[in-house]
Amino acid sequence: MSYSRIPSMTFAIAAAIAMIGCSQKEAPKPVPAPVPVVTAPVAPPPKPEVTVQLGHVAPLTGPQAHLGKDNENAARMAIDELNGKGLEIGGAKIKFALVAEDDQAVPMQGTIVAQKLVDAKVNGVIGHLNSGTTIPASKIYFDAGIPQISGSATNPKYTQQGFTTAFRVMANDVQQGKVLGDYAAKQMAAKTVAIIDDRSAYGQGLADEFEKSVIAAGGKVATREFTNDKATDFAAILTKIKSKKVDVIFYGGMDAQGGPMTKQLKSLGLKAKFLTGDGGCTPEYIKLAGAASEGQYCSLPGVPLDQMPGGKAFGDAFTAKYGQIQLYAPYVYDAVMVMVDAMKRANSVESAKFLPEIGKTDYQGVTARVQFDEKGDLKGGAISLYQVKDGKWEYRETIGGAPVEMAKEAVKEAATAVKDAAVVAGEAAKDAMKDVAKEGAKAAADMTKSAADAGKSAAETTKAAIEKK
Ligand code: ABU
Repeated sequence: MSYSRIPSMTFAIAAAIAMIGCSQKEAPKPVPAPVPVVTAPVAPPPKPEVTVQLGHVAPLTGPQAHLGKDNENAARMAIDELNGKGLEIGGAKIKFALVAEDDQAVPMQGTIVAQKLVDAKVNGVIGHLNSGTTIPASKIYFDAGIPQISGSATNPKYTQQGFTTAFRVMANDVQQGKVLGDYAAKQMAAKTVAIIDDRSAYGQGLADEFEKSVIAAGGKVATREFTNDKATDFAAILTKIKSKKVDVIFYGGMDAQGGPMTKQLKSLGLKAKFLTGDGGCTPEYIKLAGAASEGQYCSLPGVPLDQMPGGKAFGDAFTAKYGQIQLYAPYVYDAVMVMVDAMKRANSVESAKFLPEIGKTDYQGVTARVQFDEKGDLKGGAISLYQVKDGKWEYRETIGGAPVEMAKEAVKEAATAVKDAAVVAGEAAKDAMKDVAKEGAKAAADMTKSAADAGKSAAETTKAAIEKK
């Protein structure tokens, strides 16, 4: 053995051991337990947000701007409330936006802004305020398939054109004119009247209805005069009327003319009472007429605010936000709510889809329970009468309308119930008599039988006694 080889052998053995060591499997290291993966629940995709544009049109400039702003404020209040609720319709979050336009109460301007709203692709229109603008604009909305609800336009023609898009939430001037003519002839005991109108669709239409009604109620029309809705001086007309010595002057027009007209008729020494429709039934009329307004009369479709189903809450909220209500604010608020109610029922904000639902409306609004007839007019519209007392319009009475109709219905139902009850009572009485007779007969039979039994027993006793003897 060569010593020279020892180191190399040692090396070889060490290398072999090392190789053996390398070829041996290492003991498996403990596998750490899998860390559970906590996955966050998958959030549903956010609902799309859809902006629904509602057009609103009224005069925001000119003599009726105070009324137009009143209407617009009411529409804005309704929209703010709806946006506060975060409505979802058709799977989308709905945001309402008001697109407000000024038609200046001028018919031509009414058609211009109507086309502007159609071009802006509004989903629906609230308005216009005036019949004179509402009627020509309604053709434009109808052609575009856009639903329209007015809270103040009262000329009957608006809903008589066959436009399925036209609705109003206020009684019309056929109803109002009839009540006014009747009231003048009966309650105001007018034998002769003078009629003035402003030649607007509203003023002229209401004056026509008043004329028919006052004549039907036995009154005479001494003269019929005209002005316009921008006029401020009525001296010539009133001087002519003074010579006719009429009992009542009826004015078909708005407060901006009615107020100064009343002031001027007093200063000219006319004794006639002044009577006007809804267009003059405002605090602004009293402001413009001053002391001459005392004792004068007006009518207004609907019932007074404090008798409306939601009148108090609406009045408080509106006055806190915008100040005194001028006239149509609660009706315009209802008009917005009725349109949105139809969208909810249709589950769509598309005009074509929710339009059919408007006609089926049965909505408890601020002003009344809103239902439409086949033309789009409010069913059961009431007319109320007012008189100025101590510088304020004071309520006199309501003619027609749902409360009156309901009261009539209740009387009818009560009468039927009494009749039915009488029939039932009669039948019951007959039955009772029959029972009494039956009982009587039975008792008589029983008594007869008892008597017979008693007789039989007496006979038997007698017989036994005889036999004993
Ligand atoms: N309802 C009187 C004012 C609005 C209109 O012109 O009909």
